[in-house]
Amino acid sequence: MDATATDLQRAEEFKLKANDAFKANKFSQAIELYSQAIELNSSNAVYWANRAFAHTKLEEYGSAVQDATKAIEIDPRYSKGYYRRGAAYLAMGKFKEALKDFQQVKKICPNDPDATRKLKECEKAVQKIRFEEAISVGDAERGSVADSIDYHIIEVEPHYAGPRIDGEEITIDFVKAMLDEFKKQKCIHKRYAYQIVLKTLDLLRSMPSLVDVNVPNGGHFTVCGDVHGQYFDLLNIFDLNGLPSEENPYLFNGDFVDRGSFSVEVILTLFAFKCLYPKAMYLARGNHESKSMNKIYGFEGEVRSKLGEKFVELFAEVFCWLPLAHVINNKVFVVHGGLFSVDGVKLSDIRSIDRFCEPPEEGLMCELLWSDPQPQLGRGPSKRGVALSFGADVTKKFLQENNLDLIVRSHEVKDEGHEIEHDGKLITVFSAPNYCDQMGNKGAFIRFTAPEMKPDIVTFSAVPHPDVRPMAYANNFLRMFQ
Ligand SMILES: [Mn+2]
Repeated sequence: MDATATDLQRAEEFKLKANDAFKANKFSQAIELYSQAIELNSSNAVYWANRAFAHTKLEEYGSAVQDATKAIEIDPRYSKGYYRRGAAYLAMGKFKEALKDFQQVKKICPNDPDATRKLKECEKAVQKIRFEEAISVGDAERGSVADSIDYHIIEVEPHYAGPRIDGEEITIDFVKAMLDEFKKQKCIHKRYAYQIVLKTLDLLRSMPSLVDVNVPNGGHFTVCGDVHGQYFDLLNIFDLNGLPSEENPYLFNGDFVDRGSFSVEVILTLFAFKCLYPKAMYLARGNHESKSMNKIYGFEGEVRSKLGEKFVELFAEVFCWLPLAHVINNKVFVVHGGLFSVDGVKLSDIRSIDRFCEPPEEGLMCELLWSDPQPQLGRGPSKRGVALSFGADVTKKFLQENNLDLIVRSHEVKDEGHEIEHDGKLITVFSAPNYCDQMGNKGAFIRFTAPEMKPDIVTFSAVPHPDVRPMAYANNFLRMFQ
């Protein structure tokens, strides 16, 4: 049915409201308003392209590609359609697809200096990636980077004024001094950074892919979500909830790094506590503990700048040893992303995943790291364009079949730092407040007390940080599209 004149006018009103919401960084609201505009008039390419941009802001790159493609179908001469799709492909690391779209933009607007510049940057990036692929040795052939490092022979210069580790043992006094050093935006000596990372690697290597955590009666246990390089907010969590210790154990549920520009500080802090209290600091892999993400979203650049090239490879290796999921007191299943494209997955299937690899593009490991819950029943395509979305029935069935009570996952920014879905059977927890200095959200963590294991959610706001903006170390040309 064709839209009436009134419909067209109302659609325009929704678009204007959506644009305002977008400018106020209220991206979910903007998507809803653009959707209403589209419902009234689905043949306006601008609505689709704008909604694509809002999806990009929420990291829903799959939906962004879909919307931008629709805009292109409606108006093949509309350069913004290609532009938005190119930017979404870029964010997904699909550089070749992105390049094609930017070439199209350039074709439509041959005299636009901005389009020319972005196309050039994209060409450079694709070339760089081809070059890196050509010179990179297969993981198997290269062997372990960790095995090639002996930190004992690295000398600490007498003029080094930072904290020192005496011998083999990392102490709480050292860790506290390190936290203070990081606060002052100084780094620790590479020797000690190696020592922390290598010891962590040894500890992680001995852990299964699915880790059982036991909280004794009367004891408590804290689960945190994404930190994303927000070191000063991490310190705030410790101020609010206490430093990790044997009496105050933590699980950090992946996405420690990327985006925030204090990712090196975050990862060394978490790893140092892992070394100090192996039984009171648990770490799970997130989708950002991977080479492909770290290349795009800042961690690789930050590591190169603060610690040097060798650590880039070393962190990539350690990340491959991070466990994929945890079960607390046989009741609470904790994972970064979510559940699976197939029914009937048992905890034993997760335990037996051979995890030492970069996250694959499909299968159980991919889905654990990338999936999201959805309000509809059943399963649906992922808004991100990776893995899938799963409904309350999928959650319920998995819990029942594995004799569990609750799923805790992270991976999605939430206004209140958390969200309870699927009839109370699934909680999202996200611990990076005012994510990317932009989203205005709260952070949260969950405290469980045994034996009841009732989730007690604590929310908190962002604290100030030194003037280094998020993505400061990220790929230059990706930043142009943010
Ligand atoms: Mn994530």
